[in-house]
Parts: sequence; C-alpha cells; structure tokens
Amino acid sequence: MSEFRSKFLDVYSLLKSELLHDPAFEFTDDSRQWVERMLDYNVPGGKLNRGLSVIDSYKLLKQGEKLTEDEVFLASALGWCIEWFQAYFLVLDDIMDKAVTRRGQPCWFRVPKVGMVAVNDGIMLRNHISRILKNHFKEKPYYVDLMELFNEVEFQTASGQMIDLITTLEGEKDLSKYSLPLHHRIVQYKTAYYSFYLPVACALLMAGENLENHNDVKNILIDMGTYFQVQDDYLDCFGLPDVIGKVGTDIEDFKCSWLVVKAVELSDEKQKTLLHGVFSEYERKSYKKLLKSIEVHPSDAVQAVLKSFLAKIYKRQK
Ligand code: GPP
Ligand code: MG
Ligand code: MG
Ligand code: MG
Repeated sequence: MSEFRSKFLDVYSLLKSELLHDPAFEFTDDSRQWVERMLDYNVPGGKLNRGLSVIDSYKLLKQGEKLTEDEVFLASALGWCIEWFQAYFLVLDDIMDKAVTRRGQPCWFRVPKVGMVAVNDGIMLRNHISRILKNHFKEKPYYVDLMELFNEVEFQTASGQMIDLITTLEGEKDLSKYSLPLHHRIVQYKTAYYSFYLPVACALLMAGENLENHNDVKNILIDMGTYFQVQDDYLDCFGLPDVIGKVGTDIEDFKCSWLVVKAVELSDEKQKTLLHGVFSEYERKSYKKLLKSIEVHPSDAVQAVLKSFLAKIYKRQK
C-alpha cells in the first residue's frame, strides 16, 4: 500500500472544497449539495491505484530523494485529476453499457432522482479537472503540457469508447467480426492511455521531463494497460461481484470482450474451463514479456516505476 495514502485522501477534501467555492459560479445551497454528493459518490470510492501511482512514480523518479510537502501536494492533486477523469468516464460508460452496479453500489445514473442528470454530471467532472489544473498549476512551466496531455488522452479514450460501441453494433449481428487485432485496438484506446500512460506521464512532466523523449516508456505502459483490460474482460465474467464491485454485462451487451474473441478463435470448444486455461496462459506470457521489455530500459529509476506498476496488477482479483 502506498505510504502517501492518507495525505492523498486529505488532498481530496481540499480540492473538493475549492470546487464547491469556485468563484466562477454562484452556488446555491442546493447546487452545492448536489455537486458534493455527486463527487463523494463517484470520485473517491475506487481502488485509487491510478491516482496514487502519480506520487509513487514521482518518488521513484526522484530516486530516493525526500519529497517536499509541496511536491507531495502537487503530485496528489495530479493523481486526483486522474481519479476525476476516471469518474467522468465511468459515470458515462455505465449509462452506455446499461450497467447496474459500480464499486459495490448502484451506478450513479440508477440512483433515484439522478437519471440523465448523470450526463451533465459527467461533463461537470471533466470541467473540474481543468479547474484543478488552473488553480494549482497555472504558474508551472509544464502547465500547457499538462493540459495538452489530458486533452490528448481524453481524445484517445473517447475514440476507444467509440470503437467499442460501434463494434458492438456489428457484433450483435455477427460475432465472427470479432478478432484479436480489433480487440487490441479497442482496449489500447479506451483503457490503456488513461489508466497507465497518463499517471506516469504526469509524474514525468512534474519531474521536468519532455514526454517526447519517453516513447519507450509509453509503449510498455500501453502493453501493460492492454493486459489490464484483458483482466477486466475476464473478471467481467469470472470475477466475484462482491470482490470486483460490479456485475458484468459484457455477454448481454455483446461486447467485443477478450473471452468472446478467444471463444470465436477456438471455435466449437468454448466451455468456460477451456477459456480459464487460456487466460492463465495469457497472464503468464504477458507478465514475462512485459518484464523482459522493462529490463532493457537504460534507466534504473524508470525500470522501478514500470516494475512497481506491473507488480500492482499481476494476477489481480479486482
Ligand atoms: C472501460 O471499459 C472504458 C472506459 C471506462 C472508457 C469510457 C470512455 C468514455 C469516453 C465514456 P469497460 O466498459 O469494460 O469498463 P467496466 O467493465 O469497468 O464497465
Ligand atoms: Mg464500456
Ligand atoms: Mg462498462
Ligand atoms: Mg469491463
């Protein structure tokens, strides 16, 4: 568990309070209460891996130097921007996927009186990120790079979500359209950029690095994110709802999920037991391949960042 967890949680309260007193909007009691309830319901309740990994990665990049209070705060604020990003995506994704539960509670749009207000709440969550960045990073030399990073990753994620959704329209009619390269494209865009590349890219920017010099790091993180989404697909069917906090809907939704892709590939032998064995094999091979590609990276600090990511997800149950 991250040594920064409790500090990280304190930063949430501070950021929330700033947003609830944003001078650009005249809050009424009702509107302030709505935003507060919406944030508490959707932002902090996950595993917080993405957010915490910004601070953990930044520390590893600093190679053991003790971080100042200010550095911990800024890295936490960036971590929360990613958690806000995730909340924004999930609120909208659950509507699109007709999902029922998320993080052990009903999806936000299923809460009484929320309904399609959740669409606007999603837009609010996205706007909060820009406001947090403006409040805390406007004077930093890497401010423009940060904004551009979030914009680029948002575009990649929305594009991945688009192929996920339009592929499903075709797949409903003909499952044989589903293939591994198609699946790979979907998950790379809809999950890997924002879940894996974004936290490390934030830490690199804070450390004064130019992202253009770190394409190798990006590629490894994208591969890791792909593996992570294959796990998500697997857990959608075989994970325990109490453990993963959601009830899978991929099969009902005809999603181009890794399981279906593999079942199609292996044609008639499509029993769960067989798929289970295929997944274990995939898990083992991915781990070995990722480790090998990390170990050729010239920087020990970067290797440490990437290995700590891999350790967090290998054989995860949720
Ligand atoms: C997760 O896929 C994908 C996202 C959260 C990206 C959503 C992007 C938008 C632009 C809304 P998933 O549906 O497999 O996730 P889960 O299983 O958690 O519902
Ligand atoms: Mg989805
Ligand atoms: Mg979903
Ligand atoms: Mg899923």
